[in-house]
Amino acid sequence: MIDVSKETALQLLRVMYAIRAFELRMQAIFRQRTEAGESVGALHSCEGQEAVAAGVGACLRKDDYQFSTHRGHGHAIAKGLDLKRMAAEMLGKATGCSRGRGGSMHLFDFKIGLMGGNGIVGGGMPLALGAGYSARYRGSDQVTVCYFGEGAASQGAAHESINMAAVLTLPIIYVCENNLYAATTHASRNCPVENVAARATGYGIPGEVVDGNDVLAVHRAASKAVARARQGRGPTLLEAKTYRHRPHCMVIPEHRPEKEREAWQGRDPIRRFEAQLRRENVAAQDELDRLAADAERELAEAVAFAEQSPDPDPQTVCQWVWAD
Ligand SMILES: Cc1ncc(C[n+]2csc(CCOP(=O)(O)OP(=O)(O)O)c2C)c(N)n1
Repeated sequence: MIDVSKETALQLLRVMYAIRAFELRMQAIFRQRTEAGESVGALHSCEGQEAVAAGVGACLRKDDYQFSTHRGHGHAIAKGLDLKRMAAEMLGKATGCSRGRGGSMHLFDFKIGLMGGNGIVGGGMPLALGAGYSARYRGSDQVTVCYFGEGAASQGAAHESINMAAVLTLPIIYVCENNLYAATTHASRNCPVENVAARATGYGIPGEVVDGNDVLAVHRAASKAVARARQGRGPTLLEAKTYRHRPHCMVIPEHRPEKEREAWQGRDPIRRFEAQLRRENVAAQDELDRLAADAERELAEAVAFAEQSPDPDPQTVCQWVWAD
């Protein structure tokens, strides 16, 4: 049942539309550029995982912190990153949110608590711990969200960080996006338990498995975890079961069984939520069409801005890289 206001429901959908449109367009641009022999960097698409970012992002304040992964476009959009500066960053332009130096895996905007993605699997976890500790030290009620994959969940840094956050009762929400594969390794080959969330018991914190393709379920679980953290009651480990529509990244061929992919395509988070909105008479198809068209228009403006933006000046290559 839709247990949020119409305004919230449509906002969740708007964010999912924005992410999907962004992902599809970036895949097309990267494919085109690769074929033209241009250097484009890496692209890890989160197409199919939109409900996790949208559901969690809707529970956060602008001044809350968010640490992402190598698959972080959706997280950045849901935290409110300006689409123009985001598209420009993807294309390595001077107007990008990281001044064209970071690209896909380093979308950063301190003003909205967007503390970047990370090319190191599990690398965001100790950083999120620091942000959580900082909020506590300053007496602020800001919370920190730390996204990671089920592959990252078995990194030493993950265990150490969650353990310490639990010991110190820090305001951190750990969101494990379990999309079944770490690159090409099936979850069953790197995690001996079915649910990563089961490990919460060992940290002495709440753990919850949630359908990561159901945006309302994610929103519900994240609201609880955020409230708990903001009240000073400590971290939560959420595990969102989801699936990416695309291979690990643009240069790795598809290796997952066709039947499995088809089954997950049938659980597309956007199509599911649209159907639910229609079924429960929250919105009719024409209203959904308008929202989808708005997302496409905003994206087209962002990409045009990025394409027309200048490349960074080579003279400034060392600027902002180290103190000089
Ligand atoms: C420390 C480290 N080891 C290995 C890699 C190579 N690598 C990049 S992404 C990835 C898979 C990560 O899987 P998961 O954490 O489940 O995230 P997903 O890609 O499924 O979103 C690997 C092994 C890396 N970037 N960093």
